[in-house]
Amino acid sequence: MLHWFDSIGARALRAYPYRMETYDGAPGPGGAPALSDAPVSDAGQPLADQPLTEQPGAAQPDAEEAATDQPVKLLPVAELHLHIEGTLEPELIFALAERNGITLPYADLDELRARYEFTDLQSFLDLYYANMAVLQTEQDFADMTRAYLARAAAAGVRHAEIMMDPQAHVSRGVPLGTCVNGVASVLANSLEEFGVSTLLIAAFLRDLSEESALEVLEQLLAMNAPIAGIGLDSAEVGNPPAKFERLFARAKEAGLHRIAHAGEEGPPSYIIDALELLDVERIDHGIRCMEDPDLVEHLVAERVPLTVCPLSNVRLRAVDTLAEHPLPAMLAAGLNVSVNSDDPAYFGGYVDDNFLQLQTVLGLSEFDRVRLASNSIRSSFADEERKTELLAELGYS
Ligand code: ES4
Ligand code: ZN
Repeated sequence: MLHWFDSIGARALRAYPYRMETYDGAPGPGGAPALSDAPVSDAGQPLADQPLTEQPGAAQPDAEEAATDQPVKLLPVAELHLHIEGTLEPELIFALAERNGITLPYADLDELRARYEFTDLQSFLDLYYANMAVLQTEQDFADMTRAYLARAAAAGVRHAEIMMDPQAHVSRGVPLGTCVNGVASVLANSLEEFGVSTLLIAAFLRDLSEESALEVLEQLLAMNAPIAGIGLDSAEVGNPPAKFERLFARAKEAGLHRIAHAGEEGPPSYIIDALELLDVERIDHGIRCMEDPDLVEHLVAERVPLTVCPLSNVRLRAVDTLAEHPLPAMLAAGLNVSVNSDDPAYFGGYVDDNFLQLQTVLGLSEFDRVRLASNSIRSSFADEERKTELLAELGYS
């Protein structure tokens, strides 16, 4: 049986310079932000409407020809590591600032974009938190979420587990209900509107106290917020998992899934502690596990999912260049890795951009791309029916 992924490698590579045309009208790099209630573009149509498979026996177009007139065919993937606030594109920041009467400390888009040069995680976080000032109303959160889903759908994302940072909003006076309802109201219809099944994860800021996190978690539980799990993010070094044992125990007791950033900038011991002390089901990033062979062996044996974000790692200087990214070594070691965009508006691209750059720079094979896609689906918290559906699209039955 011929699968579409048997024949697209060279074509996708050649198509790279042309591919932005695929996203005309969609938000994201080169696209205008949308502030209306309506789906922003055709990109939001369920992908089931778009044939994903090559017809067995049908004539295959010449690769050169295909490069110019055909969009790259995308793998159906689950995005497991995504901060919704990190999807705020510069254009949307300006549009929301204007709508809310907020004066930004940047004269124009170019001046804002000039700030997107990061030296480490903290230098990014400073800008990321500052830009959140434009998020004031439910509508703002809803517009941001809608823009992400339209762009993610165009990237092949069929299931997304979306983190938000409630403390970053509550601490600047935005009510918890405003931020949660704004995001959740869009997620509630994401499958119908965008062909993307979704769930929401409340991430807690590890540079704040555990008391603050517990307080917000209790409020979320009391208001019956539609969260599927909790995460742990923000400044990693100096804020080890041990600081949040009670938070994660409470989340487990409440029946919530648990994930944590670990081993992005922090040492491999933070990965071990997140698993042992916080009982997390996935590790966000985890790339520094490669410094500890015993840990790698354990992660492989337990098939612990690591949600890797290659472009993020380059932009935040966790790795020097994409060519030196440990992803190929992680795949070769048998680790359960997936590819994710983290904060796509800040790091140079969405999931499809990550895949394409891995392919062009690292020569990632189709076999590995399909493995990464299936890992993402299998490691998600989607129900079994959805996983089976998406794996079947990938060619697993
Ligand atoms: C984050 Cl890349 C990254 N790492 C830690 N915390 C974060 N919050 C948003 N993006
Ligand atoms: Zn992250």
